[in-house]
Amino acid sequence: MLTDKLLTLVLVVQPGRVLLGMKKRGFGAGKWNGFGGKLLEESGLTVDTLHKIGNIKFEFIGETELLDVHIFRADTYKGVPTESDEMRPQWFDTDKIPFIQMWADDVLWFPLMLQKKTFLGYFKFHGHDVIVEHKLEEVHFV
Ligand code: 8OG
Repeated sequence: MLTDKLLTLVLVVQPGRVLLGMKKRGFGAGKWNGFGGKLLEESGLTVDTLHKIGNIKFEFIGETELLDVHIFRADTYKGVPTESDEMRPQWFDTDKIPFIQMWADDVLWFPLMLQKKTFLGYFKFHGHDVIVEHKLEEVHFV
């Protein structure tokens, strides 16, 4: 049986650039990613408005937890991106996003996010690198 684990992910997106953090430890270590709610705070930033842009469910073969990730976009922020024990923030031009060092699904939905679209997805992973099945659709309500 699969149990749902709710997680949040926040992407700070400005015209032509996106803020990512290098995850230094724990789940997804070694990958660039947006920030979990707690990690956003730890990175020295606060955001005013969060736009809900997506929901993706992740299944990992052989594991019983289904990650239910709610994805938000922030267009403005306050503070200075600051490295923490968990994350090293860095801005990337939107045409130089380091997908090779990111979760394999991100290359599929980042373009939707950058076009301010909203989406629902499901990805089944073998290990942490290989997608064996997926669905991704643009929707108008998430
Ligand atoms: O609290 P912790 O940092 O361990 O939570 C994991 C974070 O990673 C959380 O913000 C959700 C996010 N996340 C996944 N899977 C994927 C994925 O495939 N792509 C991206 N971009 N983020 C993911 O759990």
